[in-house]
Amino acid sequence: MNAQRTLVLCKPDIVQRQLIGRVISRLEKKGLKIIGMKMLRVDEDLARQHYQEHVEKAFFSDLVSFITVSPVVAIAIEGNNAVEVVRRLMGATNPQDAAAGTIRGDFGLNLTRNVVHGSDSLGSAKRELALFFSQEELQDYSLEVEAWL
Ligand code: 3AN
Repeated sequence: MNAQRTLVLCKPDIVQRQLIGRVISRLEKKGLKIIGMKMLRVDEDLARQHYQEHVEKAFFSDLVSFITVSPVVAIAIEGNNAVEVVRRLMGATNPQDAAAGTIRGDFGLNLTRNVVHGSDSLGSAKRELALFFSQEELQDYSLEVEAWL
């Protein structure tokens, strides 16, 4: 077992389209454990920190405008190889390329409004979780079902 923690964001499009529960359900069905969750409005400062690696990209301002336009739901996830597993569940960055059966493949059609965010490495996961959650907001608990996963 390689227990990892990672950050998932239900982006503003998912909140506006009232699909938050569908995303949560996919994470839970996979056997991933939710250890923290909150709805919040990302301000420009948090958006810039979160997307710091894209600051030079042409699409950076679109990225910041979109993530700040409406609330998001931040979910802290724990599970075996959670970083990679969450990325696979989400599918390719561009929902038009994402395989059917993945979250982006099933719920998205637009590259900017691409439904969800998932940390792309253990390092990013650690940094991003700290941006969205304090240590006290992350729950340390076990599930009986873990023995079966
Ligand atoms: P991912 O979210 O799959 O890790 P990244 O980190 O390459 O993808 O990109 C971060 C976000 O930037 C994506 N979720 C998407 O909304 C947006 N994005 C990525 N590439 C482009 C692009 N070429 N044009 C517009 N937006 C983009």
